Amino acid sequence: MKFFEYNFDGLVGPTHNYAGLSYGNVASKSNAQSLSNPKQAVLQGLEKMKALSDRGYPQGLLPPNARPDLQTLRRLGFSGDLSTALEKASQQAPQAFASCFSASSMWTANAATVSPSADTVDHKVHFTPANLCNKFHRFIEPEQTGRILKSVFSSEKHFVHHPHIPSHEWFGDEGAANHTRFCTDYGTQGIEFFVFGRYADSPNRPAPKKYPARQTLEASQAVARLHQLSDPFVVYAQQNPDVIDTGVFHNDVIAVGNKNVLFYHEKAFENLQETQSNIKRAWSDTQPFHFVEVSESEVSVLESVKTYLFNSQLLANSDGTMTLVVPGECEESPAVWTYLQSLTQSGGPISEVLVYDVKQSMRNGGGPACLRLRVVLSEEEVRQVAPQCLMGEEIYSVLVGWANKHYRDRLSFDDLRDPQLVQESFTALDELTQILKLGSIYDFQLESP
Ligand code: SUG
Repeated sequence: MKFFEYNFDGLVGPTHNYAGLSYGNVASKSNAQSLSNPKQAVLQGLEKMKALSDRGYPQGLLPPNARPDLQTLRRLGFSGDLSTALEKASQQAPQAFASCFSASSMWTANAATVSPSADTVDHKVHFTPANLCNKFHRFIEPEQTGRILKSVFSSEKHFVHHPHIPSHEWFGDEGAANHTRFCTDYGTQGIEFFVFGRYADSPNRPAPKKYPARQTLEASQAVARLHQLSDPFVVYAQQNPDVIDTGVFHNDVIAVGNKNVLFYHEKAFENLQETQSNIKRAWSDTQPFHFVEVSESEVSVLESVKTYLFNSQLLANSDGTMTLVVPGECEESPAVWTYLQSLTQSGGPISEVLVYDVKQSMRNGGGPACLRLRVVLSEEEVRQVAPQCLMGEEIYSVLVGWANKHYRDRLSFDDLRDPQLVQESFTALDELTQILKLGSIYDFQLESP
């Protein structure tokens, strides 16, 4: 049986905006209140998906959460007709108001943690949506995300969907952004590598001083338990608290791995040597494991955060080489670009670099790796996925037409108060669920009139 690594990218929702909601995420804060372009954002994402699919990389897509989240606004006491509720919320609680409009579900690396059937005791693919409880605009995602994942991966024979783990800082979970899988072949037993920012149980252990550590060890352990992973094949590592304080709010901002390669900054982990030896111990394979390390003198942590060098997709090619998919910002940085040239010529496993423009997402701190959720699937499991959610010529052109029809090309904070935007967003999403043939997945579709 053949196995594939699918990348399921999140479609950017119609209310994509810059609200500065993510303390600890430098780009989110520095672009707060600037004008966004939701149409360009969704088209940039679709273009990357199509280009990678054309190159033969298995590609899927996930619909966004419906926004605005009117139920949450109502729960916060903003009652009355829609335009009064929007007006009052924007004046009395502008951050909570903007949170209900955030298109943050586009970053599907934070949608869930996924363990392939080769790693789990029951040989099913396990999904646990991330609770994202550190940020209010993300804490409201997991329920809808769970519903979306169930509708795309619906076969109970092949897929297991766990509810998100309890939404408390103790169990702060950010999903696949802090999770990597190593393996020889996608269909063989893999090593699942969980990276956390702090210990919830031991407040005296190292932790960042300035910015929050969103993921706890306790959360990662709970996910590993839920997914029935075998202990010898699970490795935990702590992020270096200092890099979190420099703006590395998820491990995927400073490291990316796939198969037998880990590409990372020398400062990524609290204890690099221990991390390396734990991976090597779990890696009992005869094939070599490659640690591709970038030193501070080659590319600084600051430059890595600015360019998102490590927030790249590391894609495996059939000839054993790897391709690194980086955001356009890497090409604009002399240090990073020089490094990337030397990397591909070094004779190491990474032999190619592809550049895509995902600036609309980057301005909120989301690069190519944030925009995708990796799901390793067997041929048989692929057949159980909602077919319209697999990228191809036809769905691509339908979605480009759909985006051009429904999306605005500029959105400011003031525009969020416009009740017309709510209508536009729900109309677009209603049509999307029909295009993707997913049935009713959104609250506004499920609520009785
Ligand atoms: O959670 N930004 C997201 C970016 C997520 C990136 N994902 C990964 N690294 N996998 C976040 O900080 C900004 C929204 C705003 O400010 O409007 C935001 O949510």
